Amino acid sequence: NTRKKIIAGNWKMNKTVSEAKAFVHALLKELGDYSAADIVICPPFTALQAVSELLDHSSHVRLGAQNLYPASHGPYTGEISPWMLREFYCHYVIVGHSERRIHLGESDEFINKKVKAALAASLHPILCIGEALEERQRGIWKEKIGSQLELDLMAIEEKQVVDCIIAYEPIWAIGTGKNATSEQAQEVHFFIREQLTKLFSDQIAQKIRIQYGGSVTPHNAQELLACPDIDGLLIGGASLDVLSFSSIILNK
Ligand code: G2H
Repeated sequence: NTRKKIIAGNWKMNKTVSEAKAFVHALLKELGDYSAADIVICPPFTALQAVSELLDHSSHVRLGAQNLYPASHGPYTGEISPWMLREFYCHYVIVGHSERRIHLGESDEFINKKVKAALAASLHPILCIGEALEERQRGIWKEKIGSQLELDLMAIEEKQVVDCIIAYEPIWAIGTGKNATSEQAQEVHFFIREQLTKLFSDQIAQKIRIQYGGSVTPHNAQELLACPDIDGLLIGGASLDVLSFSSIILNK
């Protein structure tokens, strides 16, 4: 396939501005002129500007945000609009992370609005989907993932949906140190691509990049990346340390 790999670091609620700056300085030094994959850094909102100022926005290291609100402006206390993210040259935005679905009660309907708002502002949404442990044990992961894809990508046109990145994050593997095996992940990624073919077309499904996320480390990253339908990684804990993040990217 011709899909370029995409490796993203999701810092979650971590790093001050000065820690973020030190990280980016060190990361850029480690990466040198590397350009084999697209790299995305997703700091908390408070560090977006500082990180943005350190990145060359025509390079392969891009800025992403962890969330947005689906309106351009207005009375939404505490929220951030897609255009505010564009102001810092964000290219990507994480949408529908299970931590937000669980702790903030985000519904598929709301997540669908966010995906549309991101696309309308020319941001690439990284749409996170995935089943809970209990859903895997009951053997209903296909139903869960199929319904998330259908609802979260509802009424989005083919020419827009290609700008989405899908991140498969099994909830039971997030921050637990228990990653999906590469066989388990490949099986789900293949299923996701099949669903994208049904919802859109084979041509679209072949273009959309699907990342794996959930306890990715330098030890399991390469095996996951070697699977035919795994087009990249969304990394939490292991993206907070420059050497572990860069060793995953550089495969060393
Ligand atoms: C899953 C992942 C990044 P971690 O949430 O989105 O986090 O790698 O810490 O499991």
